[in-house]
Amino acid sequence: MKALKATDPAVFEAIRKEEKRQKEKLLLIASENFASPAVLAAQGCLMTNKYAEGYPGRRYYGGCQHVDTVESLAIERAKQIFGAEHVNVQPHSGSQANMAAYLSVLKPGDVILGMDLAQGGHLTHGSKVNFSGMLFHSYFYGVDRSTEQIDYDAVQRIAEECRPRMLVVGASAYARTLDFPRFQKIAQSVGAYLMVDIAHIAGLIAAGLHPNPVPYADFVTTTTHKTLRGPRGGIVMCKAEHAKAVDKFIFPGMQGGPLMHVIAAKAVALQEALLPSFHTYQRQVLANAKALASGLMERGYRVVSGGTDTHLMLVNLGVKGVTGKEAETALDAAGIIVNKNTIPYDEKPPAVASGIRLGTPVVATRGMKEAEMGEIVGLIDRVLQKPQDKRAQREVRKEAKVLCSRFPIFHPYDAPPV
Ligand code: DSN
Repeated sequence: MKALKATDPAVFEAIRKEEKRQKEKLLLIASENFASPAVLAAQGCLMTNKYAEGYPGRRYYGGCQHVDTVESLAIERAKQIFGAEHVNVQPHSGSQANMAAYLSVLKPGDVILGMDLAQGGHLTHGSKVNFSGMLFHSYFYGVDRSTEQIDYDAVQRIAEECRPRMLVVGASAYARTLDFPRFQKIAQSVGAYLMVDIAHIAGLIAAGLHPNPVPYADFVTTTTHKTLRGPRGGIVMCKAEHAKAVDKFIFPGMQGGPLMHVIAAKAVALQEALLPSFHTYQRQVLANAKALASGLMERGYRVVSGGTDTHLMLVNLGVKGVTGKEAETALDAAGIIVNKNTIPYDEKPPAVASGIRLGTPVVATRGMKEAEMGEIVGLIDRVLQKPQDKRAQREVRKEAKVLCSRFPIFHPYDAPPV
């Protein structure tokens, strides 16, 4: 960091402030996490200097011995964790992982069926404003209005109507266990490929705390930075029969040189995910989410579907007379970071939304447990009781900072890594 400070004080200062923000605020964004010092060290390493188009043992550049080592380690560790027949660790992001899975077997104009973004799905699962909805003819399934959980009979019915070439499973705001054998049956009944995007729940799956879709799906994609707690990036896993097509579509089809420093960091994160401490961590992520959801419900908040089986929950703020946007702004001012989120069948547009999404991966990484979730519920409630009350926000901000200081994170820059 000394070199950065001397070369570019403006960027140095922004990073320093971001470090302070991460240290002092309660981060409840469900898709974020704190990568370990080992992951950060690998991601910031000089493997960024190396071109390595191709794959281990068959590159288009000389000098790839050591980057071959890290890429092979990442692949082997992912196979070990998820039981996949084939793994490609080169996608720069989850979006590119999904694009590779689609285009390895689909043609533009083919029909895909995914979960509706407005009901918890993801942009890259067929949304019209995304490449997936522009390239493919996309249809959607969602959740039942009363249970607010996926209606598998409706998925079957829609699949029979639209006859997709690929059934896409996975969500960014759905808190319930996904039934992969059922999705496989639906896909098989209409002759569709099954792709499961586990970006949000990959860490839970790695720890054996959510069912694993790998035995059921043709393709499983993930990001590496959410519950998996690695560097920002993507991975594609698939059955052996699709291995060549996936590899070919990622390079040369879609990407050029892989980000070898990021792949090194993916290898480190996957090594960490094999440790018993990772299982303990994921158990705490789940316990914290349950404690947060039940604490909020006890105070009269409506948690969508009545609870959570995962690291996240959607809170419907309609009963409290607050919009998601107002809640996000007020909580931000109080040092509690969340995102506004539409709830199923929301009548408000996404930029306003009737709910917020909360997740526990970051606070569990800090070491917070159920008791601290109780404190967080109290802080959230104090802010949302009177979202215009600046004094309450100032007081809560101080308390959130004190709570964070009880669970310190990050070694100071230029100190020896811990
Ligand atoms: N943007 C991510 C999330 O917050 O869920 C998904 O890509």
